[in-house]
Amino acid sequence: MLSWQRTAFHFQPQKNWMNDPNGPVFYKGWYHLFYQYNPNGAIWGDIVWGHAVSKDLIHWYHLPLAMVADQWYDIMGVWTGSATILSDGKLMMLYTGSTNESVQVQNLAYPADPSDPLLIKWVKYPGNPVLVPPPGIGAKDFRDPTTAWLTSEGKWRIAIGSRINRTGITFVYDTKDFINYELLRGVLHGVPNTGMWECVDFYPVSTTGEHGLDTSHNGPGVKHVVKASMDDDRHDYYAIGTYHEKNVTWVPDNPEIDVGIGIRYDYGLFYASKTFYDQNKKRRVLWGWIGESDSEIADVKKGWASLQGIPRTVALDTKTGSNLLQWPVEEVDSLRLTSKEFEKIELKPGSVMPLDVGSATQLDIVAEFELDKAALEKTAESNVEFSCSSSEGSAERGALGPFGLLVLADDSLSEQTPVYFYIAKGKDGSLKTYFCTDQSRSSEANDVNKSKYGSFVPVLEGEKFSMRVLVDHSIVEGFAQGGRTTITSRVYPTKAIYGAARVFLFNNATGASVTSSLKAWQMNSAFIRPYPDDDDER
Ligand code: DQQ
Repeated sequence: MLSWQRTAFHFQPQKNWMNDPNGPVFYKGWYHLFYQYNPNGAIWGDIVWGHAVSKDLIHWYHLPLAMVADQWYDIMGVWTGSATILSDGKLMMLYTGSTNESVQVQNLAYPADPSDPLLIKWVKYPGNPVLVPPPGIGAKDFRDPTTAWLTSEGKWRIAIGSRINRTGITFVYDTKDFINYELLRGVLHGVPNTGMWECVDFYPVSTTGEHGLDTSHNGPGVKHVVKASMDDDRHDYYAIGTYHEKNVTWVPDNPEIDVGIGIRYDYGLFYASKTFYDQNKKRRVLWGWIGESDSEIADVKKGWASLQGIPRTVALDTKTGSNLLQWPVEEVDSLRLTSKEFEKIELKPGSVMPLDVGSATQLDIVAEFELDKAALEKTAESNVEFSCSSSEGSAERGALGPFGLLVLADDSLSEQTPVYFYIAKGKDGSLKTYFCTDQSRSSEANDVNKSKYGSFVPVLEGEKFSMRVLVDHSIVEGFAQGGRTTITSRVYPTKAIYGAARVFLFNNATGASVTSSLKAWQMNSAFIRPYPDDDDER
């Protein structure tokens, strides 16, 4: 069952299928991750809640299933939900059940023993379901309740994703007790032509700093983020805007960068994500489900499918004000082992340079790049129509790019995953920077996705081009400019594995040299294993 594609420091169950992260919460000293899980196979189906706990979001103990499909109101699936910590410390879990007739209803569950920090046993409220689809809404279009937040009147408010025809929407309900709910007039937000909104998330971000805010926090110096997972194109889109508590609406700052039509958390594989406020470290943490991009047959053969991405802190980018910053939680740094540093390496146009970093399947790389200024100035207009996904990938040569890293490459470069920048220059001299990952040569296998990913990344005056890349066997997570744009890919090399995996720097620009400085760390494996019976092993 184990294969070399299994990761060493990403959360995955021991076997079978996983999808959305559910109910993440910090409770009595432990981080809890619940997740959509199929105990019977490596494809989606028979969904129940898996459960694991961690002290640091990196090392995990698997616990018994938290909730199984054993009631008429969730017999077809214990679907996605969110946790809310009440003012007195009590924990409420709202989740979607798919009923015996496949109707999507919302159910309440709570810990059987609130004094148990591991939250092993869960009780489903005997009066479930607590919410059914509102009149006129499709029985299969009403799911994934958010974490609740407090209104100024002291009621709890939740949002639930849905759609009316092709308009993705989110309903809002108020409740005092998590049992009785009032459906509020209108919707929190809706966007035409975006289809069903899954796994809606709603949270405040500070406009003055990168610290996280409790989900109920509101007032001056706060913006609110709405995120929805688009069932149509399977991507997570967010937008930043203003929440009007009294009118129960949220308005995007820029209607052109609205939910579902604007920016994404990640331009690769990243879906059904959910944040929680970590009161332990006063930060907001984002989890995202990273599926496979090989074939279903391959998943069945290897006996497992899906990872959770490295949890990310998420905060408003106060420098641009128009995007979030996502960054691997600081705890991942504790896995760093030996490092190699490279200072001011000059890469001439069309060059590739091997980096001797030792074994290269588990890495954390931080790299900076500077373009030759004279060449930059000399270049007239270049690649104004560029797009990562429709380009020829890292083979598409322009005057000012691509340049970056080749990871999970073999010596002969027959397999390689380039993670890179590409600079376009407009007639007026303005620069536009793209951050891309090219999977087209990532594997010699032919049953895997080989598309090119990426998007625009803001680079401000005086900033160097910078990226951080986490490599873990079959996952590559790229963060550009401190996390303004991110790309996660699953790649399945056949040769660039174990000791044969290498890293290279490259510059495929035609008109400019690039200088790079970087540091690469070998990464330790994390302990991700069953909760030990024996005290000494914990
Ligand atoms: N996954 C769950 C649903 C959710 C979807 C079912 C998103 O609740 O809408 O496994 O991946």
